Amino acid sequence: MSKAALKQAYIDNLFYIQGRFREVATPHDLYMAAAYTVRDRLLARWVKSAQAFKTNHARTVCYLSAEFLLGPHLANNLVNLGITKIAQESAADLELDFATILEEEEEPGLGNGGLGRLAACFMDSLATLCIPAIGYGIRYEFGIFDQRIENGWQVEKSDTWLRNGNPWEIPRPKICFPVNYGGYTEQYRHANGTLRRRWIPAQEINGVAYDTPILGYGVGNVNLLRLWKAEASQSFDFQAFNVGDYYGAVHAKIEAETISKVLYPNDEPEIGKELRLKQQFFFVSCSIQDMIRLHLHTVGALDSFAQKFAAQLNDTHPALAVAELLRLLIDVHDMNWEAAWNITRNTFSYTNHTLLPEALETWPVQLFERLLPRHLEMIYAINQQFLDEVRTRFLHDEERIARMSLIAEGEQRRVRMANLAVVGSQAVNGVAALHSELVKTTLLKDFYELWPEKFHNVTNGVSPRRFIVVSNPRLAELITEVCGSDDWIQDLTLLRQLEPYATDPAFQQRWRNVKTAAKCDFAQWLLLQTGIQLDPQALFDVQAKRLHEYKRQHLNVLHIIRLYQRIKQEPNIEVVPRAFIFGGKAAPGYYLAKLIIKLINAVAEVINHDPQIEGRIRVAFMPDFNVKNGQRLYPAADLSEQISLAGKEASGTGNMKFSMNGALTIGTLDGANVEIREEVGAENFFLFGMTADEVQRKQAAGYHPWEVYQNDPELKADIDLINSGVFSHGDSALFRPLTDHLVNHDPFMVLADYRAYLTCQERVSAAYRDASNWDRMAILNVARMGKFSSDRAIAEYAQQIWQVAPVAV
Ligand code: 26W
Repeated sequence: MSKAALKQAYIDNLFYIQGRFREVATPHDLYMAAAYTVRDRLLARWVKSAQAFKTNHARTVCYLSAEFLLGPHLANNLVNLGITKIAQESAADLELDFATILEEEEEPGLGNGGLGRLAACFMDSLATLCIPAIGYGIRYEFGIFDQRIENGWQVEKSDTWLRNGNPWEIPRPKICFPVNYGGYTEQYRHANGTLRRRWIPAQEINGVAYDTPILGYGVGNVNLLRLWKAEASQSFDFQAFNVGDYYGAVHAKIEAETISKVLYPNDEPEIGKELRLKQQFFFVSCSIQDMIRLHLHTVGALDSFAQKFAAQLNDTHPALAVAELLRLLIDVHDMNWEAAWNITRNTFSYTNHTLLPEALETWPVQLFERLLPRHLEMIYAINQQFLDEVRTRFLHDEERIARMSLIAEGEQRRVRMANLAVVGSQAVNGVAALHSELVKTTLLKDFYELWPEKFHNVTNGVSPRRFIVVSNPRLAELITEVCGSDDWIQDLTLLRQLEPYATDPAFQQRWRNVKTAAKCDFAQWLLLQTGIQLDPQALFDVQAKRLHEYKRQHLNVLHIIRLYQRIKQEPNIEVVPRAFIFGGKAAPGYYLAKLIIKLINAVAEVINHDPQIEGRIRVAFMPDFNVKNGQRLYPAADLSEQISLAGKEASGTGNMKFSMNGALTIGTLDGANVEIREEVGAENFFLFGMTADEVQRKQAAGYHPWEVYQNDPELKADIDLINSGVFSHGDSALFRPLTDHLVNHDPFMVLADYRAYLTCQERVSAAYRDASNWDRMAILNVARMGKFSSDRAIAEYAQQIWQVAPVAV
């Protein structure tokens, strides 16, 4: 880890791996040499960790997730190795521009949003807490699309993240498993004379492992992220080639590889997409087969499988694991039903990440019959056993049976993946206190009444390494100085030591300098990307997250239009200068979400070029909001918009990242906002809007957005201005689908919370006028965010759900 060794290794890697010497090296070569130099320093610890876990048969957490939104590796690994400074000095000695090298890294966008990023933060914390763990997922060749904004509209560009290779992964061609689809099942007489059933599949492909080391912060532990790539079991059919059928020769290869080709870009399910089900079964089958191989390799007999492994289902996307483990234990490893079922339901635990009914995955039984006939038989057998238990427990309650069944009857019978996950798990949790309550009282109420002991809450967290130390080194340095050490990076509750400085003018000044510098950096980057100039002195009011109606980006736009109209009506009115910054991708098929992006850009176009506004308010849509660009944005925000309709955002994690970087939050009592407000103090949080109970009551009583529209003249004026075409070059029809939907349906009650939101925003402006008081609140916010470290969340999973102990390497 010495500077001399780093520099030598860098030059060697540039020469021996990139085959370049300095003068002719491209920026990409310079980055690859750096990546290999750092990666090599992970490998030593990786091998030692694997040995340590193997020798003491460590109980291991397996995190099964269809998404891992990792973000760029280099800077994060330098922090976790504790060599960022040495690396910067080495780069300077070698006359390398460190920042340019970091910029060169392509981010592995193997996720959509919250769920995928949470999985990545959890992998960082599992290693940092020295808990042996394996992350299992899919090595998509194309991750989440790159977002371009053309003429105000989102345009998707395919994410060719692998085009220049990936230095952070190690291919494991020998770790390869067959995955089957289709065919039929039949009864046969087993050698031991018993009648058994077996699967005669129609198609077989291979799953090949690609391993990425996940180093913990300040520890020797390196865990494994094992992502599966689909390959044809026979990649070239020579017979077909011989008869000149060139497409036939490669058909199997193309068909197989399609399975891990691309990430589904929706963070809400698309009905019945067969490839999506094939993807889910693909990584589940490879992962379970790999866990069985590891167990047989280290322990031998499978009866202690559930003692060895605690497998977490990251939402329902991997729920097929319940049926697949059962199938493998019975059909392949000759275990009887009782023993196999016992192991299965003690191995898994399930996390729910959304209450949105349309987000609960169900698959047509027909699709199962065609694609996974043996698993359907397993599901029927599980269901029969389960419904017997329900019947004995709740006599004469056929509705309950119908609600709880793994099969939704009706003209198209469907398999309920959430029910399968709950029945096949020993624990179920939500991701914030309010959400976990709503899971128990609404979504999974029946199951909670049957198995209350299964239900837990583990409030989400985020990695302070990536989202403070890597993203905001100036802030990290200031905190370390005040705390007298950097122990806070591993124990975020130590941030409390900042409290006494909240009213210290000198410290406030340094605090403000850190924020202003981050705002300048971001403004400079945004100017390059969009040509929009922001004033770093303005209040940076930021909403960055996936575009979705329940997240209510359009409520934010109505506030902007209200401000605009006020200035137009009273040009001399004194307003606190604001820069409204939006970021976020819309699922390609989600029309209203894409229309909201267009509206934001259309409003920006008019306001930013209106001389009467004189820059008092600016609006900008930052393109391609992803982990890398998020790291630029979180340190630059003054105000964090967390304005979802109460009861809809399971937790949110962006809210934590903004608050940890000194932004104050304007938000509803939804998801983790509730707990952030509890921790930072109600007086340091801008609260507005209906509570989840009030929303449920209003929905039950009947909500009439049209009346709200008619009875609030400012609201009416704002919506009418949109319909006037002033933001769409006179085309009054462009945004009609959105405004009509608002005044006639408004499923997420934007109009109902409009007035309260506006009033709250006036409180924000008033607060921002008193800079030192604002800084006091911002400092207290950061000081009290310790709870929201993903280390605390993982410690709770380890204690409450996995019963796993750390193994320090
Ligand atoms: C099949 C498509 C699909 C893909 C992703 C359906 C649903 C999802 C996820 C469940 C959506 C998601 O990302 N949920 C978010 O999870 C975060 C981590 O727990 C929470 O903080 C967010 O509130 C929640 O919306």
